[in-house]
Amino acid sequence: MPPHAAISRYSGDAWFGVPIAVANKLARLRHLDIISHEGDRVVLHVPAAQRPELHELLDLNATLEVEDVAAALAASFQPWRAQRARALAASEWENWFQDWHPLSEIEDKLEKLAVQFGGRATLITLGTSAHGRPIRALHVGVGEPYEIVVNGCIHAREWIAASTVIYVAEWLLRNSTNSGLAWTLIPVLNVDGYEYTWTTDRLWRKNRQETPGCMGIDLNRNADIAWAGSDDCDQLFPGKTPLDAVETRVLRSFLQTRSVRGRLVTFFDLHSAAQMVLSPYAYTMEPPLAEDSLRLARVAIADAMNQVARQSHRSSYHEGRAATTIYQVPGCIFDDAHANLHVPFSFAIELRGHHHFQQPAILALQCGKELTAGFLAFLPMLNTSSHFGVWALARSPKVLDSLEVLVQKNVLLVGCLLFLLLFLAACCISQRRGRLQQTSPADVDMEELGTNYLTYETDDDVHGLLREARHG
Ligand code: 0X9
Ligand code: ZN
Repeated sequence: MPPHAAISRYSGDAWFGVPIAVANKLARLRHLDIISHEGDRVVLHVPAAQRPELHELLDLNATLEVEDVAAALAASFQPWRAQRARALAASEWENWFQDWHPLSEIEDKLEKLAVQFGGRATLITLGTSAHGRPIRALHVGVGEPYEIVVNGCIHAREWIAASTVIYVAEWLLRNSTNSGLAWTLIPVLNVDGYEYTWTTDRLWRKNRQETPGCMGIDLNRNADIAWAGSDDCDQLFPGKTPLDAVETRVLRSFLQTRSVRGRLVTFFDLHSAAQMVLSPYAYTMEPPLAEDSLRLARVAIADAMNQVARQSHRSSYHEGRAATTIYQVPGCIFDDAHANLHVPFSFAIELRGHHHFQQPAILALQCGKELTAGFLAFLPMLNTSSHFGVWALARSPKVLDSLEVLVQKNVLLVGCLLFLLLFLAACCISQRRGRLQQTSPADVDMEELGTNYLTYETDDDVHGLLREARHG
């Protein structure tokens, strides 16, 4: 459990369910924190000191969700009922997920997995954080031609993402054989922020980089796609310039290296807790050119996750394009991966977070099982999806067998066939590139990015908002 101080700082603070428009304005004007999204309402964090001032406004159409945030956060460390926990953790190895784990334990776990499954798993370091911590990942699969990257905890407080990445890693190592695919699993990208949530502030979201006025950059607003500036004390501060956050740069350059020659086929960015399977774009309402393939994939993932979810009668996952399903925001790394690095499949998955950050650690086990099912439903699509023509062709056993027969029979014919195949491959690649050429972020009408996100109101507007709400 984190030291008392990391949680007790929230004594007397409250969480209110508020309509999204009011919450967004208040969040901007008072630097309030939006804890989670549920449709057109959000959960807004109101510090004890601001409760009297905001009481009147919030009273109008707000529900008090949590009276004392510190008590709610402490609740997430209560062990789950033993019977329920046993039912979920059916195998011995799954018991690791009975608890939340600080960064040091996550690193230990990765090291142990790399030793235990040596030969198939390697511990790698992507780079170092703003404070010089190594950003570790487990690379699964040796010599495979294609790769999937799964990233967790870009937002420090979303602990369930780290545990879920570890679950997927261990599940893959225990259950899957090589399939032409390598996986890089990054449980915690935002290592400084994650450590800080354990030592000092359980609800810290950004990284821990110095900024001119305040502390920290939201790593999921800092990518170079439709990037837009804001106040550096904002919870969603996107940095002073695109990619000025150390950890975004580390992830970006890793994805870039891996995306050379189409190696990186899929990127998953795990968050909590809106329970959604999201595909690009977040920065614009316009669909990407590959929308048909992306839609089929995200529907398959969400359906499979929901099948597992239904078994334990839990609430379900929604799916959609990020901007039209959760909200429209610039600077997201998964948009950048798809639009600029041409990663064909890129998803942000918002995991569970029942009762917000009050969820017990073992909920990650449920998320891990759901996500694994989602991945398994998705993987065959890599072979059949239209923007994977070349890969499907090259990997088809039928094609390989026929080629072998032809080699034995007629070398000239094989020569012609190979020429034809190369020609077809070139056509497919150019078509794929063409399909993935997206609207340049510079073409986007910044006004359209949503008044909630970009406009700044003056302090007086809180009172205007109060008046509006009172009279309307
Ligand atoms: O605001 C975000 O960055 C994500 N929600 S969260 O509560 N986890 O912070 C959602 C943004 C849409 N998803 C991505 N662009 N990754
Ligand atoms: Zn997040």
